[in-house]
Amino acid sequence: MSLNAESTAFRSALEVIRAVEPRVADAIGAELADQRESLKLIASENYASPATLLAMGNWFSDKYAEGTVGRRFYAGCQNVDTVEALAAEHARELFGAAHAYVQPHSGIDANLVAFWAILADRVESPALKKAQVRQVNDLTEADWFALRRELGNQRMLGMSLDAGGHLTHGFRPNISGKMFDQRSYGTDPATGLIDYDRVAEAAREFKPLILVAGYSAYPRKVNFRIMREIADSVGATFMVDMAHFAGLVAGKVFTGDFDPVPHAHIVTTTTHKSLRGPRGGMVLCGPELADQVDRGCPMVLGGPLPHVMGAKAVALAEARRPDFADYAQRIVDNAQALAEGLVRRGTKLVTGGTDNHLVLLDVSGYGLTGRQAEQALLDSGIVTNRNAVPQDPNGAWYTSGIRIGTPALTTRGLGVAEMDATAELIHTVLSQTQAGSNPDGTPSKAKYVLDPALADKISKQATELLTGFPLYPAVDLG
Ligand code: DSN
Repeated sequence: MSLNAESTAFRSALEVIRAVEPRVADAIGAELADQRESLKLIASENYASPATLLAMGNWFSDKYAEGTVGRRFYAGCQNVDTVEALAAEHARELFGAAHAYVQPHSGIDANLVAFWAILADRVESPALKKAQVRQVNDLTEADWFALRRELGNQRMLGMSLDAGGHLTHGFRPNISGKMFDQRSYGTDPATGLIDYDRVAEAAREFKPLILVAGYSAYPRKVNFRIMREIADSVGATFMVDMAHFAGLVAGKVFTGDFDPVPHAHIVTTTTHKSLRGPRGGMVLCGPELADQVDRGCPMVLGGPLPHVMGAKAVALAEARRPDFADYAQRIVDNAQALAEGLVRRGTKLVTGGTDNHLVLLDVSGYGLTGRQAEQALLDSGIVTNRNAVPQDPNGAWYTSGIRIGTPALTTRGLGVAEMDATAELIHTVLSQTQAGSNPDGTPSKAKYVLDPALADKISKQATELLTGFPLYPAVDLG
C-alpha cells in the first residue's frame, strides 16, 4: 500500500524520534489515539491541520531571533523574517488590522505585551521614558522604585472571573493582578448578560487606565462599539482579549459591533482555540501602539519561536480561505444545537443558551459540583472542564459549572444531529451521578458515585458517535 504524504510525514517523524527515545514516540502516538476516541468538548481546544502541525517540526526551532522583522539582535534571521512577516501579513489581512505582532508564545504573553505597550504609551514617568529608550541599565534604584509605584498604581477594569473573565485581566493568581489596581464588572444576576449601563457606571467611578473586554466563559456576544464608547467617556484605553472567539471574528460570524478589531485600541488573542492554529498568541493594534507592541521581545517575552510563527502563517492562510467562514458558522450552529438539546432535557445553562462557541452548564441542578461533574463525564469519555458560574457558591476550585465548546468537534465534522446526541450523553451521565461523602459522612465536593457500567456504556456510545467523523482521516500511523 502506498502511503499518502501526511501518513508518510508523521510515520517518518515518529520513526526518527523512536530511534532516540521510544517512550516519547509512544506518547505522541497514544495522544493521537486518545484524541481520536474522546468527545473533546473543551471550549478552548481544537485540532490544528496537518500542515500547521508539520510546520513546527524543523530547523526554525534552533534559531534565536530577538527583535522584530529587519531589526534583530542576532545575525542570520532572514528566513525567520520571511515567516514572521508572512504571519503578520495574513493576520492583518484576515482581521483588517493595521499592525500585527505574532511573537507571543501564549495568550498570557500577548496580554503582557499589550499591558506593557499601553503603560509605556500612557504613563507619564521619567523613569519609564528612560526604560523605553532602552536605557534600562541607567535606571537607578530610585528610578525603579518610582517606576514600580507609578506602573503598579494604574487601574484596570475587566470582567469578573466568575462572570467569565480571564485570570490575566487583573486577577491575583496572574501578574496582572499584582501590577494593576483592578476592579471588575459582572453580569446581571437575572439574565447573566453584561449590563452596559453598569459597566459605564463602574468606569465613571473607577476611571481605569485600561478597560478590558473579552472572556473565557461568557456564552454571549459582546457589543464592542458600546464598550469603546464607555472607554472613550473616561479616557481609558480599550483592550479586547478575543482569544476564545478569534475564529468567529476571522470567519465573519462576529461582525459590526461584535467585531473587536475596528473598535479596540488593542486586541490580543491566542492562535490555537477557535482560530485552529498552533499554540501561541498574537497582538493586533493601530499604528499608535505598534512601536511599543514590537518591543514585546525582549521587554516581556523570551526569544520568539520561529517554528511556531511559521505554523501561525500556515494556519492564518487557512483561515483566509472561504471554507473557514463556513467552519466558523458551523461552530456556532453546533453550540446552539447543543445548548437547545441540553435545555430540552432540563439542564440549567448560564444565560439560557449561547451565541458563540461555548455553553456554560450550571450543574447544581443535578446536585453536583463542577468538579464531580467534570470527573463523571471524563469517566464516560466526555472531556470538558469545570468552570465557575456567576456568584458561584463553590468557588473557583470546585465550581458549580461545566464549560463545553464546539470548535474541536466541528473540525471533526460533527453537526447539529450529533450535538443532540451529545446533549443526551451529557444529561444521562449527570442525571445518573450522585454527590459522594467524606469518610466522616460529611458531603464531599469532589467525590461522586457513578455506576462504572454506565460510564463504560456512555464511553462506547461517545466513541460510536465519532466513528463517522474520523480525526485526521489521512493520517495512518500503522
Ligand atoms: N486556558 C484557556 C481556557 O481554557 O479558556 C484560557 O487561557
